Amino acid sequence: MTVRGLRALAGPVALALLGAAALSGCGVIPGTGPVRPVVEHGFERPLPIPPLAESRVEDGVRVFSLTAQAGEQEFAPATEPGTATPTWGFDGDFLGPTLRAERGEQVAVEVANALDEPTSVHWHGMHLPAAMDGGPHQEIEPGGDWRPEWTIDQPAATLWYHPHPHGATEAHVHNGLAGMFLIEDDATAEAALPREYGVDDVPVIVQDRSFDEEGRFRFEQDGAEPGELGDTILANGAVGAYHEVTTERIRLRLLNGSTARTSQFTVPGHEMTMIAGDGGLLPEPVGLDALRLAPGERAEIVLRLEPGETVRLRSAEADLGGVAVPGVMGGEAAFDVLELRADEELAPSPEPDWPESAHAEEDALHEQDVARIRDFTLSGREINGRRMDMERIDVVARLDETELWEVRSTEPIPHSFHVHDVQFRIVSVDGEAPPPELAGRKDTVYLEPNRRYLLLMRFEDYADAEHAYMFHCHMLLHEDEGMMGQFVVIAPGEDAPERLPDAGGHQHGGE
Ligand SMILES: [Cu+2]
Repeated sequence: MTVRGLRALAGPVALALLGAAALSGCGVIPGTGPVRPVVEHGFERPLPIPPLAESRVEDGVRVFSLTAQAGEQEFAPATEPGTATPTWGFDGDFLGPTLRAERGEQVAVEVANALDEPTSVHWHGMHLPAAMDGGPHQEIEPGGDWRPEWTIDQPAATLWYHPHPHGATEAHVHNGLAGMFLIEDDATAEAALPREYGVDDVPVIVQDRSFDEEGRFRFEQDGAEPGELGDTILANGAVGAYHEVTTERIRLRLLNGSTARTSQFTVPGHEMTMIAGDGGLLPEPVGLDALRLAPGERAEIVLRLEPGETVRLRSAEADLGGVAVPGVMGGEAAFDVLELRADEELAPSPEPDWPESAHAEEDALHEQDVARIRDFTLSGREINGRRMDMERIDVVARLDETELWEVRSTEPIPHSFHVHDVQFRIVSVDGEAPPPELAGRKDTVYLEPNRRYLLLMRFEDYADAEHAYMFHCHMLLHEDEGMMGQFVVIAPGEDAPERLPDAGGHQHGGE
């Protein structure tokens, strides 16, 4: 067992370095407790592969079911062998099955809440009606259920699902509620990418946790910035996992499912070929030595391994941009995440054949179509000086209009900006073209402090003045503390609503 990475910073040191003015208005003092260094635990357990969710087709609708429930799981060797850690999961003890559907399919999900408190399920990255979005207005009471239904109408992508209850998202995700939602389409199938689920097309949900002396998840909410950074790294819920590689090429679908930690992924000695970001294929594949993913972001990478080779996916010291005291923000942590062990003989993988449609999708957003420019400033758990209000509508967008959102964080702590319903394109960062890994369709973007991000997006298909979508920081502590706003999309000519008619959520109570 090795201890490496973070240098713990005691509170007084952090405070002295930060200065009081740098974080005024936050209501919290960062670094009041020392940051625990990440502990590595061998790589001796096979990577668990979340099962593919079963579904049935009824009247042309592919129907899935998911039950949010309490359970327990062993996280040895981070905990003593035989220790049962209380957890939450969908249809199981921890995390949830992988939902998979084809573009064009109509899908429904029967979501049941077997927990003893309200939760919700949000389809992160999905283009769908606001009433189906699973945000804080669609909470499900204990014993209750909810059945959203929509048509999959977007390119193949690695999306995910997780709870989004008002003020409690961090706790629910931390307890274990999260899973992947994969969309497939013909264009991606033609690209000859590795696509055998769990074999050479492998979901990797990266999260961090800490444990108390009794083996329970430590969840302190002690005012740390940017939220709790765990000292143990999980890949699909396993501590110290390896995956046996049997093919020349392997595709990893990386999800940063941590509540606060931003990771900078590398595979030392190898170039990673990034093929897709949050919303699907990049305009073209990009060779990268390192890839930063903030909470909520996804990326698909392809690695080519030699027979018999062993490599590790690593989270290196992350360049967080101009944050104060990177050690307190997780920027100095470096640790291995997953070991990849290539067999002595590898089955051939076809040469990827990049589809033209990857360009066409990107071209659907045009700067000359911008009908509205909006500014968003993130500071002190507020967006534009306001905290989340369930009744207030912050933005009224018009159906079929293209907008440019200018987003900026003005404080020296990390934020991860997520917009529901749309996949946006990053036009520029401080006036410069974004780096190639940020060139594709995105729904979540890490905001380096004091840089100006221009996001181009278009609101299509679903107008509804009575149901809102969210935009927020995906560092879940920040979200829960109010760094969130609401937008509605209304039809052309329709009057803008003043407030939301139903501010309570909890629409689908149990008995
Ligand atoms: Cu934030």
